[in-house]
Amino acid sequence: MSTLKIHGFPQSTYVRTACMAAREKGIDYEVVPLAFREASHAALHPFLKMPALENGSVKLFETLAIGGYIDEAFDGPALQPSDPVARAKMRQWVSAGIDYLYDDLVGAGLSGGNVSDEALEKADKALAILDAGLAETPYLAGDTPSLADLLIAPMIAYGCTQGRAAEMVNTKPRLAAWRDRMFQRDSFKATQA
Ligand SMILES: N[C@@H](CCC(=O)N[C@@H](CS)C(=O)NCC(=O)O)C(=O)O
Repeated sequence: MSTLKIHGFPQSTYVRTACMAAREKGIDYEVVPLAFREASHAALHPFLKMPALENGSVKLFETLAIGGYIDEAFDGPALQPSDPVARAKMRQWVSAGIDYLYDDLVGAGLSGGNVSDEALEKADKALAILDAGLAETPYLAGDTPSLADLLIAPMIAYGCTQGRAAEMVNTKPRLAAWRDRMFQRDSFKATQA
């Protein structure tokens, strides 16, 4: 079988999620840099984002689709809960991650020098929501990491490891413990850009 190709830049939190999913499953993959916004990029991802995946004749874009494919097409530990409620929770956090948390934690440029109080306040609220989401289980959708954790851990790593944003994580005990668990995973350590 061909080596899985994950197209994008390793600095992207979404590309990192796809790579972490492959690592969690124990699949060989390579990250192939994109010719950003050129025709070859559009051929892989018509919306000109990343990641895109190629595995032989299989071509996919969007992180949830890519993560789901990696999980379901290969052996290895399940990255999606089988219980319907837990699976719905996973999708809830993936959706919230893409639609809200990415803007608040990654797009806001929290690690830059000039972060507004408004951006910090928004990030703090987002982090509090995550902290509350970890009240009952050690991971966002249960007792083991799922695609939701693999999606959100890179966002925390990107935006919340320095300065005020890091302090805001440290003051939320469940989130801080989850961050420490996620940051210890081989899949996380091996995908540091
Ligand atoms: N909904 C997409 C979002 C992907 C996304 O926004 N990726 C960012 C990199 S982290 C990107 O491609 N940014 C380039 C751009 O917006 O022009 C997914 O889930 O894969």
